[in-house]
Amino acid sequence: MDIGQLAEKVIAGDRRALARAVTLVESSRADHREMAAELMELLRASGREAVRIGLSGTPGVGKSTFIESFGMMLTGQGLRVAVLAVDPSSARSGGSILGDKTRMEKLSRDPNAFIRPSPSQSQLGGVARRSREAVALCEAAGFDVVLVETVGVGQSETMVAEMTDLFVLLLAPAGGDELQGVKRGIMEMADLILVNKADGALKETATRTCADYAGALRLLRKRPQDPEGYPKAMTVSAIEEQGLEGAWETMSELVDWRRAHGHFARNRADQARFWFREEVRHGLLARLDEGGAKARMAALAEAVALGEAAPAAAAREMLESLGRG
Ligand SMILES: Nc1nc2c(ncn2[C@@H]2O[C@H](COP(=O)(O)OP(=O)(O)OP(=O)(O)O)[C@@H](O)[C@H]2O)c(=O)[nH]1
Ligand SMILES: [Mg+2]
Repeated sequence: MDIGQLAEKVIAGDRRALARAVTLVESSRADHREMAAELMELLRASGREAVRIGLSGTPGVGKSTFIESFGMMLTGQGLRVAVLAVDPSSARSGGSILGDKTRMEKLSRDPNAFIRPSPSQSQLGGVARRSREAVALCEAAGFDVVLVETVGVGQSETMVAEMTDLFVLLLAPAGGDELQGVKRGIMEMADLILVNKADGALKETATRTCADYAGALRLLRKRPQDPEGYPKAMTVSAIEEQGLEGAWETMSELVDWRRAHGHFARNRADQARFWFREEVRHGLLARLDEGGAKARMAALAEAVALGEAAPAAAAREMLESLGRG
């Protein structure tokens, strides 16, 4: 595979090349990893910048339905939209976004949209590192908006927040008690809360829920990356396509403000540092699994168990052998 050519095609907006590139970065084969690193390095200079939006919500809250109508609204405005997923349990029915293709039927046929399910790896860390590269690929391919979906299971939200510019939390209308069901840490991450299903019989409850969350947001510590009045809570109806333009305007306003005040670039720089450290950490751990090191680990562990060496001394010997390796 010619990586230079692949990079050129991705930048030219060739969708098949983009799909191939995503497959390449998702692979854990050592030779693929090397090619992927080369590809990412070539694309780094594309100079393109999408708005990266993380979207989280518990199963059934309407993520797929929302992405379909929100995505169609964006492409209707002439924007190009990519949708990716970070799903640690993507073994189930081939990932959360394509499992229910019916809910994204129009968007998946839209030439200005690109939809990609979560890579199927069992470890969240692996899924997240690859998804982060997929986000950068979509950005280099010229997409204006990259949506990264995740199901609300705690740790995956943190990962998604580390690869996006905005974090949107989708919630369902609910009684007051359930407000506490949203973990404080997740609330603190949210840049925008959208209470979905604000239609029909649920409309009133949704409005009340939204007011409750707006109140809860005001009680949180003010963050430097927010202008006055943010983060906000709003109601939407993904099914009736209500409130979507308003949600996008709010997101755009926040992004513009953060760009103008240096927070946008600072956040991306912090994220780059974070992923660099993650890669190093993961690379070190992977080296422990390589043939020679693995055998040495096992032998030293045995020696420690038999009392022939102290744990700390054995660990030092192991680390020194890695350093030589
Ligand atoms: N009334 C109403 N129902 C909605 C709305 N959005 C989604 N739903 C319904 O909620 C159910 C779940 O919607 P999905 O879009 O599949 O939810 P999801 O969050 O993607 O669910 P998972 O993929 O299982 O995590 C479906 O029956 C939808 O029709 C909405 O705006 N209003
Ligand atoms: Mg879904």
